[in-house]
Amino acid sequence: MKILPEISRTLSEYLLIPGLTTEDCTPDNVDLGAPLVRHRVGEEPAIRIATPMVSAIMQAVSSPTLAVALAQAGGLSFIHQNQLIEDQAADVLAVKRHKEDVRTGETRHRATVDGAMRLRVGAGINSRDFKDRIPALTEAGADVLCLDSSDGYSVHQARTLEFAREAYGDDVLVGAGNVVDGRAFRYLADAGAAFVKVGIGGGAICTTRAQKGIGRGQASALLDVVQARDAYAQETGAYVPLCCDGGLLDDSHMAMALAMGADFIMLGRYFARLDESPSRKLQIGDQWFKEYWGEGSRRAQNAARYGQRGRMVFEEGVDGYVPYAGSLSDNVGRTRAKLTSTMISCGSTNLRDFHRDALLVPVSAESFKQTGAEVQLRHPAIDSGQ
Ligand code: MZP
Repeated sequence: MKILPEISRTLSEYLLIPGLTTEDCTPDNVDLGAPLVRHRVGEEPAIRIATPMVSAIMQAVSSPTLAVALAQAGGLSFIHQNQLIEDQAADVLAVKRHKEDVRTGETRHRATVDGAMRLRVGAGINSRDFKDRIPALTEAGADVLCLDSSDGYSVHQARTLEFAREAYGDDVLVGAGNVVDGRAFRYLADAGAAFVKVGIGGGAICTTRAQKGIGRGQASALLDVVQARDAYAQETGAYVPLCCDGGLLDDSHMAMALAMGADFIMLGRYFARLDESPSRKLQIGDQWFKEYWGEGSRRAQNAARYGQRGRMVFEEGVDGYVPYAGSLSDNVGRTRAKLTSTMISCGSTNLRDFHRDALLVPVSAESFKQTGAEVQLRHPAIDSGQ
């Protein structure tokens, strides 16, 4: 047994200190573009996304409808793998066949498209049926795949990556994870991962930390893995992008994750709240909600993701509701505006500079209290004097 000397910290335990904002720092000049997949340092990756946001590999989140809307907004979806191979392949095909002309209007500069101007889409896989699932998804036109597991530091992931590399070379790109330290990152990078996802136990619907005692604060995990990614790039010349996955409750957490060195962000709860997510919208009292359930919940039964056999023996996720929040384009537009504004304050016009120049400070428990509103928010009952 060994105990790490540092405390496990979350993203909300940090703040950004503004850097010098120059004339160049205007909203039009800020580029939120990010590499999605492994590439040689200094060269262009095979896939870039203009908005550094991808949707979680989850039943309640990544449907073809959401994938189309997110690719049009510059991000990318991963169609979930907790379904029959033919159904998942049909979902991928539905996105690739989407007919909207992405060459016009606002989406022209931003949409995530392939060489034939079709929207790009990703798909989840697992380390059990990969020999059948990878060929079917590739045939359907998936642009990138990602291993879907709560703990990616395993020989099973290395074997899956090896199979993809031997069968398809560089034609099939497979991300791996999730990990929370540099050792696990290096293992998956050496095995050929196209990108690595960081985060265990932080998801809004996740009970893994309580059930199994496994996980790490997202900030500590990310900072450790970022260091390993940069060392790996220096040593090998290969840049393996990092995806910060789970537990991003506020838009400020996204800014913090990007400042700490994440290349892009994976979100579940954020997208589940929107019109385009596949879950039911319902009214409770005078408020609208959308259903949101974890892949480790009894409802999802994603045994492959949690290394369980057959029906899940115990749950690692909850099944509940999140407040409905409107359309994807409105929400992603607002988030992009906030990230842009944060980067302007920090004096950065692209994510690479933001990684290099961001100045972060841990906050004390006392200063947490100070950021909370002391003002009673307006309420109709108070306004009318009742
Ligand atoms: P969030 O954006 O909703 O906070 O977190 C989404 C992430 O939580 C997913 O990408 C996945 O890594 C993780 N997840 C999905 N299901 C569960 C669960 O049931 C879970 N425990 O932790």
